[in-house]
Amino acid sequence: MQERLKELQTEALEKISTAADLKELNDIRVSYLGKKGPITEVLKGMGKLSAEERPKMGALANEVRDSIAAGIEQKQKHHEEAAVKQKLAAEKIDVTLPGRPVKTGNHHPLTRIIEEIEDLFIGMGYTVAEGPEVEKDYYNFEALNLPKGHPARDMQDSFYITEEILLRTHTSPVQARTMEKHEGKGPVKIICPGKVYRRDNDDATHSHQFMQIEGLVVDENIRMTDLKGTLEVFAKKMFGDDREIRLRPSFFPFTEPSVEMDISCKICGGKGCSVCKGTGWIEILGAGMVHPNVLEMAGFDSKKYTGFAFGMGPERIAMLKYGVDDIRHFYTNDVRFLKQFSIHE
Ligand code: 2NM
Repeated sequence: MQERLKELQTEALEKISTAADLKELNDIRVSYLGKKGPITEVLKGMGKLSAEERPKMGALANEVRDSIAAGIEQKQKHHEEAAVKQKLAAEKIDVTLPGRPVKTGNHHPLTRIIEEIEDLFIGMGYTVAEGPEVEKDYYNFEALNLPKGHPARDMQDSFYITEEILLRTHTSPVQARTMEKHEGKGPVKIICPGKVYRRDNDDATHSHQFMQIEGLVVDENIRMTDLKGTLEVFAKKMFGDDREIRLRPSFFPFTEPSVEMDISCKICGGKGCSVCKGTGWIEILGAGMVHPNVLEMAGFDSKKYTGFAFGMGPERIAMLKYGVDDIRHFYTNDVRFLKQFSIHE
């Protein structure tokens, strides 16, 4: 009996030492230490032993059982530790690997131009004002010195919704509304960006929907020289310090006097090329001193207050700045076009 127990012990410990995994160990535990196992079987024969032998054999049986259990536990620990090590090795991260580049989008070229212009004027103390694209005839025309029947408000050129409501043809109505809100008290110093609409056939330089940015300053003692200085700062910051500006007389119903501003052509240096059409100058914007009628209609005393205003097309600015030859590129949203304005990659 003693030999049988020793034999079982040796056999079990050998199996334990070669057990490949936790499942195999468990099988060994069940088969050797279980109720139906060989040790239990051996112990059943204890009845036949003498009273002297019985406790010795019992002690040996316990010892064998304990050593097998201890062997299993040790091996189990070994397997568990190996499993953890393997898992850690498999999940190892090489923190020195270079990261994968993140694909980011970029702002639309017009958004960039508009924000650049906004920032420039915000830096000069202006605030950004916005208003409705569906506008009253009153704010779009009447309040801007364009009474009904005025030749410059040709019905054919505007998208009318009703007799009194239309899609705004410029952002000036935002300025008329803002002046009205000031209830005759200055200063007003705003920049108004936004979408505008005109009944035009789309081509390389025309779009039925486009962007506009207009500026307006109303206060006491605002003079033409304030306008000229402001526009010069704008032109140089936008197109480069080496640019010259010039003002030519022009006409707008809402300003008197009115001017158009040109910047010197950088491409030919003033000699004349296809961009400046041989003149050495490129037209950038329209401007003028706010017409007294416009100030009065908005509730300002035109004897006390004067103002200047200017307006420009971000598409035209972007086309000149980036060398884009067709306004429709801004609205067809071909990603091959848009990607060229990415500041990334
Ligand atoms: C332009 C040219 C000249 C203009 C005038 C006004 C207002 F509301 F004050 F009367 N806003 N914008 C203006 C003046 C716009 O765009 C070419």
